Amino acid sequence: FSSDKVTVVFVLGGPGAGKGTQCANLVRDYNFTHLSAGDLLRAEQDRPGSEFGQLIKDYIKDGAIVPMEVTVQLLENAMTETLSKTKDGKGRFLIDGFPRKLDQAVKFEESVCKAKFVLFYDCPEEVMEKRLLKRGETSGRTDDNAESIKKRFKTFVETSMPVVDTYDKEGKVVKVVANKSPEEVYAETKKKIEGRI
Ligand code: UP5
Ligand code: MG
Repeated sequence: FSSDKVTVVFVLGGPGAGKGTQCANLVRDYNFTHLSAGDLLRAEQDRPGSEFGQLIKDYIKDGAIVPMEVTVQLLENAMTETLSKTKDGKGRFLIDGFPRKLDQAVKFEESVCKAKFVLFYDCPEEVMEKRLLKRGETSGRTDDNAESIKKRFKTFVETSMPVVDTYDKEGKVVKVVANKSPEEVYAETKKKIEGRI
């Protein structure tokens, strides 16, 4: 597909910051397709015959970042599929939980398209941990346990925050405080993105 026909917004934030929750709101109110890199990886992991199933499983449980070739390909496939269903080949995407590492950001912007801006949900670790442990009671996610959560936080601080900082220097980051009720977080989101989308 041609990159000038697509609009991409990256949605970043720590594990449990509320990226998925807020993307659902944005999809409802604005004309976006939501692509969660984590959801795409989990679907690929469970797809019978996937050559990456075991690899993805191991990385996710360990809170580590899956080699970017796999993730970028899954995102591109999902974008292509969405665009193939449109008349004009145009599309607007919220890409949730990606890029998580600087090289992924570079690769995606080179081979797919540039992000219009980056929505960053800023939340303290204690709050995120509480949310994830609670969700872990029912989510069935292999990484919603105390040990994996600790590793996810470490990866976020060491590897993913530099992506946010880099975009911030380019003036591309819209930062939203995520340590409030979902409704309050969404109200701030809407206020801050007005005029940018
Ligand atoms: N909740 C949400 N908002 C709340 C609020 N304001 N107040 C109170 N509760 C709130 O929310 C998490 C939980 O908190 C839910 O129970 C929700 O109801 C509640 P959610 O909206 O799901 O938060 P989100 O930020 O989406 O959390 P998620 O757990 O999905 O974040 P991660 O970034 O950890 O997970 P993701 O699925 O993106 O990635 C998982 C793994 O996949 C990574 O660790 C990595 O191993 C791998 N991965 C890659 O390798 N590469 C990628 O590019 C992407 C992922
Ligand atoms: Mg999520």
